Amino acid sequence: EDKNGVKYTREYIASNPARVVAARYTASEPGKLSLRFSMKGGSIKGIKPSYAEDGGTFSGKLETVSYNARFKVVPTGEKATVKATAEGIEVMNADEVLLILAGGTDFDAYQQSFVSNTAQLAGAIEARVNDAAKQTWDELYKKHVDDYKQFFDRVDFQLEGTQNKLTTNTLIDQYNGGNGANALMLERLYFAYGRYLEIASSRGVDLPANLQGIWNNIDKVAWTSDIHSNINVQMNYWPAEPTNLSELHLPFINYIWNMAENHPEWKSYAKRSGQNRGWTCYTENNIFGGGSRFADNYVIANAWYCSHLWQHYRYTLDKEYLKKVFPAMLSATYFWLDRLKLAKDGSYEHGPSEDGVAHAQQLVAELFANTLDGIKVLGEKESGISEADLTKLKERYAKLDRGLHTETYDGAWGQQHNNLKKGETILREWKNSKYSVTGDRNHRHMSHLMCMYPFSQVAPGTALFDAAVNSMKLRGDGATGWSMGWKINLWARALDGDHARTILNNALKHANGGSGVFYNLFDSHAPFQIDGNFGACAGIAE
Ligand code: FUC
Repeated sequence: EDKNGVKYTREYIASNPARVVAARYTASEPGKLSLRFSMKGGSIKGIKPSYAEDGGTFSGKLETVSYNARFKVVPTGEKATVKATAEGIEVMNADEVLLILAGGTDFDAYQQSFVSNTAQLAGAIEARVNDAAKQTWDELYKKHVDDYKQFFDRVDFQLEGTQNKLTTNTLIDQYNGGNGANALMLERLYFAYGRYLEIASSRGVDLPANLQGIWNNIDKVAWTSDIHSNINVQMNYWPAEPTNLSELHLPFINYIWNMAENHPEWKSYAKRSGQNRGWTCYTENNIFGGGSRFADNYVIANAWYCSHLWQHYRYTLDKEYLKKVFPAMLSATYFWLDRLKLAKDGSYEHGPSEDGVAHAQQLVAELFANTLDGIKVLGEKESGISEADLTKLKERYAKLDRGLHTETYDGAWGQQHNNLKKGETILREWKNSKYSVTGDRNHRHMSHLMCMYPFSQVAPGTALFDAAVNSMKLRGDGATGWSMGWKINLWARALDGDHARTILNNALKHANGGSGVFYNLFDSHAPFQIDGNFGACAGIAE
C-alpha cells in the first residue's frame, strides 16, 4: 500500500510451532508507522478487552469451555512509542511493528467434562505470547515455514507450462478451463491449496475440520459450523492419505475413536436407534459428542467413519494403530450385525424401515469387509470378537445385499436425460422402487455411487461398472460445491479424466453467489463450505 510516497507492507502467519498469529508491519521510511491495535470478541456477550502497557487481553466462559485471548505489540525504531488507552494499544512513529496474538480454550477431548487445566489457561496463553514476542519476525517466519514444508514438500505436482504471474483473483476471473499457462496455474494452485488447508486445519487438537474448516468468521454461520456426517466431514479428509498427509488424518480419526470408545453420547445414540451394542452418531455433530435430532436416521455414518479408520491402516500398515482403533470398528460392526434383517429374497438388509437402500448396503458391505480383514491382520483373539459373533459376521456378510442392483433407464425423464439414453442400464439407488419414482433428477448426493468413490466395490470392465458410470451420466454435471468435488473423484474413478476436468472447470468458476470459488479460493457450496476444496484436491490426485 502506498501513501504519501511511503510504501507500507503487512504480512501475517499463523504459526503452528509458536501457536500464535504473528503479523509484521513495515514502512519504507523510518518512523512512519503509527497504528492502533484493539480486540473484538464477536457477538460473545460481555466481552471487555483490557489494555495495559504493550498488549491487550480478554477472557470468559461459555457453557462448557473457558477462553482466553491476548496480544502484544513489539515496535522498533528510535522514535517509536507505545501506550495503552481505553481503546487499545497505540504505537507512534515506529519503523516496524511485530504483533503477536494468541487464543485458546480449556477444551480437552479426553476428559469426560471436556475441559482441563482451566486455572492454567490464562498463564499458558500469556507465556505463549511472551515466548513468541522474544523472537524476531525472521525467526518466527523460518520456523513456521520449516514446520509447514515437512508436510507440504512431500508432494510435487507440476503442470507443464504454468506461469505464476497473476494474482489469484485475476487467475479466477480469466479462467477459461483451457490449456493456457494461467488456467493450468489455477488448477495447480487449487491442488496445492487443498493440501495447505489440510495441513493448516489439522494441527494440535483431536477434532476434525468442520464445515468451514477452522476458518469460520461469522456468528450465525450456515449449519452452525458443525461436524456434518453425511459426507462433508469425510470429504474434508479425502486428500489426507492419497496426497501423503497421513498424520493429518489423525485429528478426525482420533475424534472418531475417542467419541466411539471413551464418551457415552454415541453409544446412547445407538441405543436410541434401537441397538443394544455399538455406537453411532447423527448428521449434525458438535465437539462434545452431541448431535442434533436433524436427520437422526442417518445412523449409517458410523460405517462411513470406520472406513477412515481402516484407510489409515491401509496406508500405514501400522498394526499398533490398528489395535487401538479396531474396537471402534468392531463396535460399529455389532451395531449393524444386530440391526440387519433378513429380506424376502434371502439377503440381509439394513432395516428397520428403509430397506435395501444402495447407499447403506454399500456402506455396511465396506464395514464388514474391512472388519473381517482387520480380524485377519490382528488375529481372532487379539481382535476381541467372540466365536459366535465371528460366525454371525461371516454368515451375514456372505448373504449381505451389496447394494449393487441395476435397472433400465426407461426414458421417464425423456429419450435422453443429461447424457443417458433410454434403454441403458443404471445402478439402482433403491432396491424396491424405481429411480423415476423416488429420484431427484439432479440431486447433489451421489449416494448409490459410494461403490465407485470413496470405495472401490465395482471393477472397471464389468457390467456393474458401466451401470455405475451410466448413473453418473444420468445425474449430469451441474452440482453444488462439494458435489462437484465428489464428481471429480467419480469421473476419475470412471477412468474419464477429461470429464473429471470438465467438472473441475465448473468448480473453479467464481461463485458469484452460487457454486464455485471465492477470490481467496475458498469453495462455495453456496455458501462457503470447505468440503469442496478438499473434494477437488482429492479429485486431482485421483
Ligand atoms: C449436506 C448437504 C447440504 C449441506 C450440508 C452441510 O447435508 O446435503 O447441502 O452441504 O451437508
